Amino acid sequence: MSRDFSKPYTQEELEGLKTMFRDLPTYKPGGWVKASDIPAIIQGMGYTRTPEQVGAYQAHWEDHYGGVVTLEAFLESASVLHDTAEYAKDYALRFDKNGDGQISAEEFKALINVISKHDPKLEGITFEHFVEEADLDHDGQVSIHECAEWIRAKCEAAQT
Ligand SMILES: [Ca+2]
Ligand SMILES: [Ca+2]
Repeated sequence: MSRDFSKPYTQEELEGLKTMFRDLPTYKPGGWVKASDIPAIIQGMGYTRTPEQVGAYQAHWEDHYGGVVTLEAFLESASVLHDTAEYAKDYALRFDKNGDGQISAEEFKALINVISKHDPKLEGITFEHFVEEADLDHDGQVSIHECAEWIRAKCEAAQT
């Protein structure tokens, strides 16, 4: 099954995703699976990713969510896939690990690690370079909003 990921999910498709999720090998009645099911999830979504990209997603959920994927978090990620701006915001929020609203050098490193799997051109971008490009109000820090704008611009550049 392959689908056009530039379109939002229909209600019917979302129901199908829920069923797929509940059929996963590690599904628990509390409504979550282990991150080891991520390759199965991506396949179930008809989302074509390289093994490297799948590995990066899995590592991300292992590192940031204790290796647990809840049905809610999964549906939330799935429902913003079509919308680069929403997706970018979601990413920026997630990678602000300490929740101070700014993306630090360390947080950026984790972020670029995942994003460069989508777009190899982004590999090797330094934090200094990122701040230079993304710090729109020139306060020397990159806020979640500035980071989301930067990701969105990078993704759009990659698509054209
Ligand atoms: Ca932060
Ligand atoms: Ca700033």
